[in-house]
Amino acid sequence: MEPAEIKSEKKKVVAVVGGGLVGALNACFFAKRGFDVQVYESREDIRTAKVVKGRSINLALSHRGRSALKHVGLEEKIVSQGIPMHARMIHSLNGKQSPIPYGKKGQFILSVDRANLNKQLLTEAETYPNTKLNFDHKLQDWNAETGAMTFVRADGTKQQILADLIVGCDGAFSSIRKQFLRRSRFNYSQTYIPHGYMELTMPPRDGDFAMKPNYLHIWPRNTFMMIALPNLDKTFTCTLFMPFENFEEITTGDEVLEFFQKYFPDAIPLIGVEALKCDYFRLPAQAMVSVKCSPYHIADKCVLMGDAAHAVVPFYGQGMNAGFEDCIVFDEIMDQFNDDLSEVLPEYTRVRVPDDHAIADLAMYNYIEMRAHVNSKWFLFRKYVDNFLHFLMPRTIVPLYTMVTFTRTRYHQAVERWQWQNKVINRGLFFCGTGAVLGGSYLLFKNPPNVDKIHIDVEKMWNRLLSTGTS
Ligand code: FAD
Ligand code: EGU
Repeated sequence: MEPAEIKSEKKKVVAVVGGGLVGALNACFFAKRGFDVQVYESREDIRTAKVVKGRSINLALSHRGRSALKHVGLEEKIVSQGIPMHARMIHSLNGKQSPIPYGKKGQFILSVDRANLNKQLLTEAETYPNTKLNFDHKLQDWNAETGAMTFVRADGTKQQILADLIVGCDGAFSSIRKQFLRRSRFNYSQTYIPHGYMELTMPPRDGDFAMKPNYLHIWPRNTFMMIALPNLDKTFTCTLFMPFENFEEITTGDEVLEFFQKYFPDAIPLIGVEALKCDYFRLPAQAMVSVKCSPYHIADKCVLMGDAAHAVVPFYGQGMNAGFEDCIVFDEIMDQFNDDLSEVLPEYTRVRVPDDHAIADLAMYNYIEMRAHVNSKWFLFRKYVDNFLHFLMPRTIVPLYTMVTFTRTRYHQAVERWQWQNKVINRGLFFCGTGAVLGGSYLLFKNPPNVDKIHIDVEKMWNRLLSTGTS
């Protein structure tokens, strides 16, 4: 299409670059507002693609993502095609499984199929007469002054396209963002973590799920971790997280087996010995990157959303959810400023940057925490403590994951509240601790130990303090 053709329309043209999860959803939001929406996606249409990837890859969808889907009337449909996960199932090394609920009855997250979600969003976007999907359009370059974009197609042909607003939804390695990087006062940081991930499929057993389906299965092993989410076809997609150097140390099928024998023995019969030996080498481990930047906009011309603005490591299950929430936040600001882009774009940056940076930090924090000391016992203990304190003081102490997963509390406020709660909890522990020490000292004073053979044994002192303190 020639620029003139688009410009001749009265409606403002919004070019959404990237037809992934956030791009396709954003197309619906802009179409609803009456813009002329053009989506440009580098890949072919995944709904009609001949080479279909056999495996299903899934994602955890929670409240923020669902809220965004609700805005475009897709919530029920997507939820009905998802599998509710009411609890985590923690797999200990000895094979013991312990469930920890996510919340009260009726509070759950959903395992949704990424490809299916993307297809449904594209189909929904297409139902608007003012939306056009352009597949096989790869953005090669664009000009931040004029807003002119150059797309290349599989056959090598190039096209120049103009739009009133460019919305960069082209993922963690965004081409749109490249022009931001050339500008003054643009902040940017990217960090690759030492871990990679690998997806393995756990087939159905006797025609049914090999493990309980309505759980997010977790094998926490400090530096190694595996997570499994259920699929509608009764398979589970297992994601193994471990440092690249450990991935590289394993070079033969037998070594894979040996590794699983040591860390995930209960998963071996469920994935299958032969499948495991083979699947491990099908694809190399994938990298994970965290990207933070600001501002998210250039004048009234261009704005970044989703992973293009904030790729986060997957250790909070929030990347897509945050990207979907970006669309709601932008939409609300559009309402507030009557679609005046010169006002809306700076306001969007002002409002959204602190929240996206907060979730990027939280996800990275959780990665470091899990890697440092989260084995199954510690994970269980921490979640029990969190849930117990919430049970005792439901209004004062709300677990961080609850605010992140089941509310639309602004991410940066969730972090502030969490830090405040930690202070309260630590003070509580401190007072209990001082109380115990004072009480214990008093009892020791009244019943002095045998002074003849004093030798200081800290462990014994503690045991004594504890037993006298509680008796
Ligand atoms: P993408 O999904 O990457 O889509 C970008 C699109 O842009 C693609 O279709 C691409 O083809 C297209 N594109 C790229 N370059 C160009 C170009 N030059 N021209 C035209 N088109 C282009 N999030 C959750 O909420 N829950 C989870 O449980 C979860 N689990 C995850 C597990 C793993 C292992 C990983 C890695 C991520 C996980 N995420 C999860 C994060 C989630 O995958 C991303 O946040 C989400 O896919 C971002 O969507 P997006 O549309 O911004 O980017
Ligand atoms: C990682 C990879 C458990 C899908 C964080 C919890 C994730 C997901 C947790 C992946 C964990 C970790 C939370 C949810 C979710 C937990 C959460 C992580 C989905 C703090 C497909 N994480 N994930 N936290 O609480 O809030 O259960 O690949 F192991 S869902 Cl790392 Cl709620």
